[in-house]
Amino acid sequence: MSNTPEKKETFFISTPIYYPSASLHIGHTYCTVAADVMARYKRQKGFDVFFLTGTDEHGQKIEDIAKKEGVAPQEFVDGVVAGVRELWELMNISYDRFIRTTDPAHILSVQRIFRAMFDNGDIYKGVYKGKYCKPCESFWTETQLVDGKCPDCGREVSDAEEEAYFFRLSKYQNLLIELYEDIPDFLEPESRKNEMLNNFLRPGLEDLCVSRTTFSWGIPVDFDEGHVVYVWVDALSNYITALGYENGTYDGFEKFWPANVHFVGKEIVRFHAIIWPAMLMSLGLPLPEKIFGHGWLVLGGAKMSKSTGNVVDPNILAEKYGVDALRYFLLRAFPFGSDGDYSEDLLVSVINSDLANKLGNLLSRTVSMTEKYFNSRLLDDFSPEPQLDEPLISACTATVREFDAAMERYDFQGALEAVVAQLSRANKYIDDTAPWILAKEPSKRPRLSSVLYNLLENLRIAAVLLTPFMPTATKEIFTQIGADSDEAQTDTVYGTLPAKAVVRRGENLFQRIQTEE
Ligand code: ME8
Repeated sequence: MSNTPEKKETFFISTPIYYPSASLHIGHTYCTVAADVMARYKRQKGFDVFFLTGTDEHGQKIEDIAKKEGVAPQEFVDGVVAGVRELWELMNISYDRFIRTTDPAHILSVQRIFRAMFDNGDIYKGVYKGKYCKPCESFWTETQLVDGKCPDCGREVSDAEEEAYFFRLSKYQNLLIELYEDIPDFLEPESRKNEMLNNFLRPGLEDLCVSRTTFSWGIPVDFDEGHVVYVWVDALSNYITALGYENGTYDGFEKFWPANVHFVGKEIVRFHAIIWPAMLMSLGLPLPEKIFGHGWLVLGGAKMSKSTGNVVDPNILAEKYGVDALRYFLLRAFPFGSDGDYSEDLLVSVINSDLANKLGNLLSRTVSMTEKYFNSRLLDDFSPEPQLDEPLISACTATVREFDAAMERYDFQGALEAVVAQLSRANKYIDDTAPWILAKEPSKRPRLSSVLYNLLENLRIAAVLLTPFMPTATKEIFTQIGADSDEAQTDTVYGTLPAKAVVRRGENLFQRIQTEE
């Protein structure tokens, strides 16, 4: 396959670790599915992949919810985390490690990280006076507030004053600006980079309050009783504690760090593109290659969010439409870097137009014609007609290149658009070649065999490309078209399907969903 590294190169990708304050919705599913698709894509290309996800379980918000429910915080998070794992299992998420911030290995590492930054002078003790947004667990200065409210979520903030530890974020301001200048694609999309530079870095960074004493559900600062580590320092550290950094429980740090990419939602870019690199600089560790800040799924004009309650449950959609269709839809319908307006109508229309009409139809027509005209196995004797065949074949090869280039840019939508365009060409090729007319003439059997081979081969290559997106449905495609070998299921070189492949007609892969209209 193109791009296959000679020696196994590594690829480390992560999702944010989720707050288990309530069950997850399709907004969370969106990012995790995207990371899963990328992890599967890189594995398919021969990379040694480490795909990390998990849960971010500390903080006052969790402590408060647990209290309200009358359970200990640990018991509360255990319950919700079990649901998170189940959802990822249902969605076919192929993570390599699931890190929990209540995991003893993570706790130990965070204590060591905090102490290391204290020992090198980057963390010092002072008094915190400011505004605190409880739902976001964010501290703000007066000037950062918008209309006196939290600039992230728009909710009320409260006054806070306490003895606290501070991280010398201000010291890293120029280094961070230089980082953005030296590595222009460190933070993508471009618009997020400008936002960080104009709203935070250039106006000047203030030191960051990194410990709290007003609640206890957090990682204790091990040299000062009563202080717990600020939840973002705790959470961000997961990307290295999960690789065994400063703990003997996990491994992989030498092999996989620095990360190739952290996928994060746009509202937490600030933490990942400013605080996280500054922490790593303080620890003397290499920085991740890229932070990708994706957009939000929006419902009725507002961000889908558990606190506002306008959420859509992925379990219900998966049950109704199938896991693969849901995975496909999430990445096909919206550009990854921008917000996407979710609606069930859109989901249905994507399923109908791409999966039922284009992919499903091409598959069922091709397989049933091969069955009907050749008793499921083509002739070995082909008769190409370059004028009709070459455009389809060269477009197929170009599609693979376009797909790969889009995937390398994390442009999932562009990658899928390329595949869908090729499926349309293949469907049109059926109309142009009219196999049912060729079938009437015994002398045209080699020609008919060529036509059907081209269709099967287009389907096979589309299925290889779609495998990371729809791991289950594509297996069924391989079975139906007789692409049984590993090579036939992974190689994108045209002509890999053996001429003697035996097709097996199966169920209609994607049914058209009836709509009111
Ligand atoms: O932020 N559309 O956790 P979280 C797209 N614990 N993405 C969405 C979304 C939506 N409607 N709603 C949420 C946290 N997300 C921290 C992360 S990482 C060290 C710590 C995304 O559970 C959101 O943008 O609130 C974020 O990237 C992720 O879900 C987790 O959100």
